[in-house]
This record gives sequence, structure tokens and C-alpha cells, in this order.
Amino acid sequence: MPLVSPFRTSFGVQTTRDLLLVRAETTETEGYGECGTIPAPLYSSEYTDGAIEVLRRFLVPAALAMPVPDPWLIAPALAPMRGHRMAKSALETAVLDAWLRERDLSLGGWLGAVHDRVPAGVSVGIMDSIAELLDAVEGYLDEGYQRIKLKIRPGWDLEPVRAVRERFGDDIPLQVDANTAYTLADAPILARLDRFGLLLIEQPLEEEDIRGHARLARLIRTPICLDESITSARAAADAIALGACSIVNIKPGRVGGYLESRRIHDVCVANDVPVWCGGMLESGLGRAANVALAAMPGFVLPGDTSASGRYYRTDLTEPFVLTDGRLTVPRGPGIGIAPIPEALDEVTVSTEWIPA
Ligand code: OSB
Ligand code: MG
Repeated sequence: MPLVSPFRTSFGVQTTRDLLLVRAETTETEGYGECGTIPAPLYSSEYTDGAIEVLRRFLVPAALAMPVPDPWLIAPALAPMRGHRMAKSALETAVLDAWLRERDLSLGGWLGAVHDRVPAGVSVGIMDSIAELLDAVEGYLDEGYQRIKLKIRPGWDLEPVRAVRERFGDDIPLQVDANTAYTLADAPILARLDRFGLLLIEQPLEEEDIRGHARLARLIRTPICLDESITSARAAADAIALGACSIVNIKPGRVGGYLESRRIHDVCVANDVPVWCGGMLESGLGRAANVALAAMPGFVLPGDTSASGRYYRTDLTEPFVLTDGRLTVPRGPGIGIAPIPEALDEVTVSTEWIPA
């Protein structure tokens, strides 16, 4: 699926999204799960062809061997296979969607959502120039986005943040995401971001560097939020206990699905740690589920849950639109939304059916 504009991070640029969907069929209904992987293992160790392979060879057969397709039993059934959380999440979500549809329950209601609509933030990629960045941010603010996240990397950090503050003022909720691009030796540079009153800095250091984040937290005033490092509720509990973060980005694919996402939410709420919902440039299918999650009570910061138009000219589903800077939580059964068959056909390059 072509993106409306290239999305550059510290680890690379995406101009399209190579989308992997899992569809679970039952006798009565079907469900969808979207895999968050990108084509290369640059964000995490997972990548799309690897996810296809592990689903085909290991995960789907293990799920099909279950006596009943119970969403609570999927993760335990897949646990012998290490890692591959995005692939597991796609599979679990497809089964969960079908299971909820059979019971006429919405994902939001089942998760414990307390809001009908959720505030939307937007993640703004690294640009070729400050002028281009300011135009992009202006466009998003005009559309009503309630907070801006700037992707940063060494050499694209202080200047873009300063420029956005100078142009749009100190009141716009602003945060940055480094996607692991710094080391502890960069602490003096990161401390210079303190004066800009950022909501948070997301994942400045390596995924596994929990102790480094805890040390950095004592060297800078901007709150540290972890993304890549938080792979489970246990990882979240450890990072919080060690002082490595004071805010958590919950991205369902990264942690293996919505059940684990809910556990992370609960750990964070118990520790007074604010959470927000991250994204992987999902289509309307992944977005629907993310928006349901983001309606839970601990999600007190706007997430990377942007409208369809921020990513795609034509989404796979009815588009998510921004009204007063918010997206509406789907109410229908399951994830509450389904692909438009023609839109799905248009972008489908291959399908594979694994019979029970
Ligand atoms: O780090 O949050 C990230 C996209 C791809 C990989 C990693 C990240 C992102 C985003 C996009 O920031 C968030 C979105 O879906 O809008
Ligand atoms: Mg991030």
C-alpha cells in the first residue's frame, strides 16, 4: 500500500507499507489480524517474510492444534516458539476478532474501554529540510492533531525541535522519538532538549539497554518513554522498577497482542505510569484494534493513532477520520470493522490458505 508521503525514521525510510494480514475462519464468521512487521529487521528483529515463514511453519499449525479456538489459550499454545511477537499478535488478533464476533462483543468493550473517542497524535518523520518539516507540522495542526511527535536522530534533533517550538509556540504538546539512535555519551545533547518542554523522549538508547535508560533518566529532565524495550508486561514492570522510564508506549504487535497489551496497561496503571498507544502505520484493520485499546483508562496521552488519510489515500476499510482531533472507537462486534473486498483485492499480491 503506497503511503501518502515517505516516512523517515532513524533506521530507514518507508514509502509503502508491505502489509501482512492473518484471516481466521470459523464456521460462523471470520476475523482479521494485522502484522506490524516491516520488510527488513530494522525496528525490531522481526521482518515480514520472516513473519510469514514462522506463521506458516510453526504458529498457525500450533494454533490449529488447539482443541478450541479460545483467545486466552493462543499465547500459551504459541509460547514454546520464542519471540516473533508481531507474528503472534497478528494470529491472536485474528482469532480474537472472530471469537468476539461470534459472541457479539466489541473489542473495546471486552478490553474495558471507557471512552467513545480517543485523542489523536501524529508521528512526523525526518525531513530533508526544516522548512518542509514546518509545513508538515502546520498541516497536521490545522487538521486538528492534538500532539506532534518528531522523529529524531543525531544531527536532526535540536534544530527541528527548536524550529517547531519557535513557529508553533510552547503550548503544543510535543514529543520526540529516537528509535534507539543515541548512546549514553550523547546525554549532553539530549539534555539540551530539556529547555523545550517536551512531553517525553521515546527510546533514545538501544532496546536492551535498560540500565542505560535509567542512568540517562538522571541526566536529563525530559521524561523517558520506552517503545522497543517494552516487549512484555514483565519487561514493563522491570523497566519501571529500575527507573528506566516514566511513560510507556504500548504497541500491540511489539508485545505479542492485545491481551499482553492489557497486562502492560494494568502494570503501568498500578505504578502511576502514563501510557499511550503506538503504531506501525497500520491499515484501518490494525488501527481499529489500536483505537479500542487506546480507549482504556490508563491511556492518558494521545497516541500514534492517526486518521487513515495521514497514511493512505485509500485505506483497506472505511477510513478513520479526525473529528475535533479525535478518532471514534468502533462499536461493532470484534474489531468492529472489516476490509472492503475491492480495496483488499486491489493491493493483494499473494494469499495462502492453511487448512485445519
Ligand atoms: O517507533 O513508533 C515508532 C513506525 C514504524 C516503526 C516504528 C515507529 C513508527 C511510528 C509510526 O512512529 C506511528 C504510526 O503508526 O503513526
Ligand atoms: Mg517509537
